[in-house]
This record gives sequence, structure tokens and C-alpha cells, in this order.
Amino acid sequence: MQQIHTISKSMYFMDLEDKYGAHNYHPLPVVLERGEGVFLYDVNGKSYYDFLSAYSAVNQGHCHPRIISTLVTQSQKLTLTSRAFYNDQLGEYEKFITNLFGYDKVLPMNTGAEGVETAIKLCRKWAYTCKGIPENEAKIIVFEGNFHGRTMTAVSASNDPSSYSGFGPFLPGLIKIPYNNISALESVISDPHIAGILIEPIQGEAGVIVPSDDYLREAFALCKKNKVLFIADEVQTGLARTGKWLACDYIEIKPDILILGKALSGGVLPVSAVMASDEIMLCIHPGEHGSTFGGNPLASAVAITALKVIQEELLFDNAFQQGLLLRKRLHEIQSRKGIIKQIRGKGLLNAIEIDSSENSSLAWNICMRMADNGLLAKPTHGNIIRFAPPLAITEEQIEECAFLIEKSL
Ligand code: IF1
Repeated sequence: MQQIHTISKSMYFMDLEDKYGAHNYHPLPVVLERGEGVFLYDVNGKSYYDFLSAYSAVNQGHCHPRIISTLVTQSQKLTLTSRAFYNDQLGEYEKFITNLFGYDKVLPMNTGAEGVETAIKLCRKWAYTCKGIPENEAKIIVFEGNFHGRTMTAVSASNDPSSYSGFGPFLPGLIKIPYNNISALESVISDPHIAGILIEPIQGEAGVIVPSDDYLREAFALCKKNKVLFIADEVQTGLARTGKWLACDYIEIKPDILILGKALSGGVLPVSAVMASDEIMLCIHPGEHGSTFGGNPLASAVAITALKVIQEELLFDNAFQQGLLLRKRLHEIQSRKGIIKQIRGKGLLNAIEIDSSENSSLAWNICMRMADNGLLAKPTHGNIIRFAPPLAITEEQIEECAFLIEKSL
């Protein structure tokens, strides 16, 4: 009886979503009701290691007590005023985050996609105001395999049919070239109408594609040489996920425009941020951009705590160390099981590529088996499984998860 009850309880929730919700996702059949740190618990009380971290939005761990405490305290005082008025949280947050990352100013938004939209508008404004590109002629270089969100601009930048097909017509002025190919960039960047490049330092959705260090350094140098803005989309790679505050820190380059999101709130509400110098940021004047919730006092208070948690718990160092251990264990598993084709990653943003030549649903079935064994991960692009736990995971927990992964394989 217990088993049937267990299935019917999950089925109840899945059926509701199937009947009343848009079918814009195909989730693993797991119904979660509680999260704490690196763990998630389903409606039947079964616990799981979270190896997705809500796509790097819960780097600090689920329901981090300090972040929740700030959320509760501020939400009982003031949550939203709109930017028609000032509030006592936004300025403190703007000072904190710009000092932390070394920029003059921040434009606060909500989702990562809105951060990308904001960066593109900023880049175009700068192109016309500062670079002297003729109005409506600005072009921005984007890279094959990119993922910048689901808005029309983001899908206009995509070369993945599952992201853009059926949603045209698309935003003009986006030039698509291969990623991690410096000659491809060299051949287009000298066009005087190029205003910027929009790049992920590591391509997350594409399957954790890590470019060569030289590539990013040379791309940055080409931007400087051609007066083109280097716009880093660190929505997924930022905030300690790859073992440093920013993935760009590995190659010691400072993006002209930096986009953050996801873990900026520790996963409790949508908070994104676009940072730049005064020269770039002041190209946008009052009334030319914004959003209802952008910079709200609740988001501002939560974001300060979310950043302090990363800083004070040294999550970047732990992500670096535990990432090394995880990939070491994955390589050992690979030597024992031919099924793993490739292992990629930096810090705790990792992925394995499954050799699924015979069976296209192999990665999915592995994820289903890992769920049975108490570890949650989800395939991307068919045969790639991302391994990205919250950044406070311990060495012992990594060892246990490596065991669960091998057992499932
Ligand atoms: C989904 C992917 C990851 C992002 C980068 C901007 C955004 C994202 C580098 C937009 C968002 C999310 C979107 C989410 C799943 C997840 C995802 F699989 F879709 F591609 F992480 F890889 N730049 N990525 O990764 O931020 O508007 O979502 O806040 O759409 O299912 P957002």
C-alpha cells in the first residue's frame, strides 16, 4: 500500500502541472517540497543530493539561513516601491556590489535574460554615443552554442533550433561566429560597425564548453584593439561557481560590461545586475531603461547577504577544491566504465558526455537511475549530464556522490 501511496502522491502533483501548466518543460518525474543546503527532499520524504543547483542559482545552498533571515526581515518592512522613489536598501547594495567587482556603476534588473537585454541596449547606446557608429547600424558578435535566455533578443542570438525555431522574425544586428576560434573573431571584429561581443566565459547550456585560456585573452585583446566592448555573460559561471568569483578571473580580464544573475539572490527571488564604467553606464539617461522590480529593496537586501555568504564562506575556494576532487573521481570512474566519453568543467560547473551512440535516451535513463539512488541531475543536449552541486558541498559528500554516480552508471 505504501508504494502505491508514494507513486500516487507524486502523480497528483505531476498531473496538476500537466493539466493546468504550459508544457514548456520536460522535468524528471521527481516532486520536491523542501531544500536545505546541498539536499532536496521530495513529497515522500526521500532525500537527494542536488547536482543541478537550479542551474547555478543556489550556489549558496538551498534556503541558506542567513539569506532567508534577510528575506523575512526585509519582507516585513518594505518589498517594492518602484524606482519612482528612492529606498534605503538600493544605494547600499549598489555600493557593495560595484566595490566588490570593481565597477563604477550597476543597473539592477531581475532575470538573467533581462540582464542580457540591458547589456545589449547599453552596448548599442555606447556605440552611437561614444564610438560614433551610425544610428541603427551597431552590430554585436555572439557565439555558436551560446545560451543567453529565452527572450526574443536571446533567441535571436541563438543558433540552436530548439531555442529559436518558430519564434521569428528575429532581432537584427547579431553576428554569429564559432566559439573558441580566434581567427573567426579576427575576421569580423575590425568591421567599424561592431559595437561589442557577448560571450560566456564557459558555455553552460552547450554542455560546459571550456574554451582555451588563450582564446578569451586574445578575444579581450582584439576588443581593446578595435574599440569593441567585451560583454561577459556570467549569469551561470559567475558568483564562485567555477572556483573564482568570476570565470573571467582565471584569465585576469575585466569585462567592459559584466552580467550577473541567478545566485545573486541565493535562489530566493530573481535578481540580476549589469555593471560597467561611468563612460558606458551614463549613456543611458533617466527614463530610458528599467523595470518594475529592478532594484527593489527586498532584492537589494537579499543580494547583499547572498554576496556576503559567498565571501565569508569562501565558496569560490571550496568550489575550486571540490571541483578538482569531483573531476578526479569522474576520471577514475571513466577508466572503469567506458560509458563516459568526456569530462569537462571548472570549479563546480562540470559535465560528462555519455557515449550514447546506441541508445539516445541513455543519459536520461542514467539521470533516472541517479534519482533512484538519491542524486538529482538532468541531461542537456541529449547525451551531456551536468554536475553542479551547491558550492558548500563537503569532501565527504563529493566522495559519496561519486559513489552514487558510479553505482548508477
Ligand atoms: C531555462 C539553460 C542553463 C544562462 C546564461 C542568461 C541566462 C541563463 C549563461 C538567462 C539561464 C537557465 C535558463 C533555464 C535553464 C538554465 C540554463 F539550460 F537554459 F541554458 F543554466 F544552462 N545567461 N539559464 O545560463 O537567465 O532569464 O533564466 O534568469 O530556461 O530552462 P534567466
